[in-house]
Amino acid sequence: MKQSLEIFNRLVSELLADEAENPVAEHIPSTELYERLDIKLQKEGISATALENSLKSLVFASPRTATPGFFNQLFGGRQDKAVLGDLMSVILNNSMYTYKAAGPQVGVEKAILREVCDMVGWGPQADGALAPGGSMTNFMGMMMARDAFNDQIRFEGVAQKMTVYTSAEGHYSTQKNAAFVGIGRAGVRKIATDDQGRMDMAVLRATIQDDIAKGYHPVLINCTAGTTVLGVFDDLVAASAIAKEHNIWLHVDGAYGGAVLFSDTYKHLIKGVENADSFTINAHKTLGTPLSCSLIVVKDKKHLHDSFSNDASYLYQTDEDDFNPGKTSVQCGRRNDALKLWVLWKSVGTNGLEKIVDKQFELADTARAYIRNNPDYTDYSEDNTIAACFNYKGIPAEDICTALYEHSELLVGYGSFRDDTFIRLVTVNATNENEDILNFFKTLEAFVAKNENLLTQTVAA
Ligand code: ABU
Repeated sequence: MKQSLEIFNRLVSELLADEAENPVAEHIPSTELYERLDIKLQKEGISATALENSLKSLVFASPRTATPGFFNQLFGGRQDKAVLGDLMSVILNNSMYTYKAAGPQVGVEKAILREVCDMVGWGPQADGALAPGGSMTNFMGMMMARDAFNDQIRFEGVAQKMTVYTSAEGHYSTQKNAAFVGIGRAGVRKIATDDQGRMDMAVLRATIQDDIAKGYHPVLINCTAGTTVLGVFDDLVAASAIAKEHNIWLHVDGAYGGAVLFSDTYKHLIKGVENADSFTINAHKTLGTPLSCSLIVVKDKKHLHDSFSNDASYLYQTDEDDFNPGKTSVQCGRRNDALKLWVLWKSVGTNGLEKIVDKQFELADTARAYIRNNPDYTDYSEDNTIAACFNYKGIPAEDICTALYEHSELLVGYGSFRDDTFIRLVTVNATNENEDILNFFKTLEAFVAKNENLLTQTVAA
C-alpha cells in the first residue's frame, strides 16, 4: 500500500503542477487512442516503474475537469475537502447497506439527509437516500410515484396505462426511467415551455385533464429546478397546486439547480419545494464534490421502504431498518458517496456551501454582462441561472465548440432552445474567479481571430 500511495502522491503533485500550466489536456482523437496510449492489457504483469509511467501518460491525457479550461458539463472544479472525504471513502471501502458494514458512515449519510430534509421544511417523517447520479435518484422518484399510485404494481406488475409529465426542456432520464418502471416511453408527456424555457403550467393542466378523459392514470409530475440547457427553474408553486388537485406525485429534479436550497439569495427559485413529494439534488454538480453524490429526499420515508426494501437474511443481521440503508436503496453494494459531502460541509459549514452556490451565480452574471456589453455576441441566456448562452460573430456553436476542443483550447459545449443553437458556458466551478470567466472569452476570441478562415467557412456557405 505504501508504494501505491507514494505513486499516487507523486502523480497527483505532477498533475496539479501541469494543470496550472496547461488547463486543457492534449486532444487525442478516439481513432488514435490505442496507438497513442499504453491502454491495452497483457497477460504478464509489469514493474512498478512501468506501471507508474503508463498510469502517468493516461492521467496526463485525461480531460481536466477542475481547471478554468473546463465549462463543458454541469460539474467541474475541485473542492479540496470534498476530495479528501472521497479519498477516505476509497480507503475505508465500506458498503452502505448495513450498519454492520458501514458503522458511523451510516450516521454521516443520515446526518446529511436529515439536514437537507429540515432545510426543505419537512418533518421527522422525511428521509432520503443516495444513488449514483441524478438519473438514478430521478428513477427512485418515479418508482415511488408509481407505487404510491398503486401499491400492488411492485408485486404483480403493470396493468394500467400510466402517464408522467415533464418539461420539454427536462432531463432525458425521464424517458429512460419510464421504460425502466413499466410506464413506457410512450407514457411520457413532454410539456411545452414558455419563452423562458419553463414548463407551461396551463399546458400541463390541460394535458393531464385530456389524459384522464382518455382513461390514462397520471402518476407523476416531474418539475425541473435547473434545466440542462438554459438552467431555468419550473414554477413549483403552480405545479404543486396541479399535483394536489389530481393527487399526483410531484418530484423535483434539482440535480443541477436544487442546491439553491443552500442560498438565502437564490432559494426563492425553488419556492414551493416543500409541497413536493420528492426532491433530487446532485452535490457533485452545484456543491462541487467529486462525482458522484446524488441525493433524493422524500417527504414521507414510508415510500422509500415500500418501493425499495426487500428482506435478505444473509445481509440484514443486526440493527433496525433505520440504520440499514440498504432497505431504502436502489442498490445492494453501495459506495459511500456521503462522506465527501460531509467532510466539505463540516469544514465550511452551511454558510460555506451557500457561498459556493452564490459564487456560481456571480460568475454567470459576470459572463452575461460581458456578452451583453459586446456587440460581437448574441445572448440567449436567462437571468438567475448559472448558464451563459451565446453565439459569437454568428459562427455556428457546434463548429466553434468542436474546434476549441480539437485544438485543446477550451472544453465548452452547446445546446439548443427552440430554433436557436448556442454555446452553453456553465459556471458551476465555484473555485473559478471572475477573471477566469473573462479569460474564457479572451481565449475564445483569440482562437477565432487565429482561425477565422476555418470557422467562417460555414457562415459564408
Ligand atoms: N445530467 C447531466 C447533463 C449533462 C449536460 O447537460 O452537460
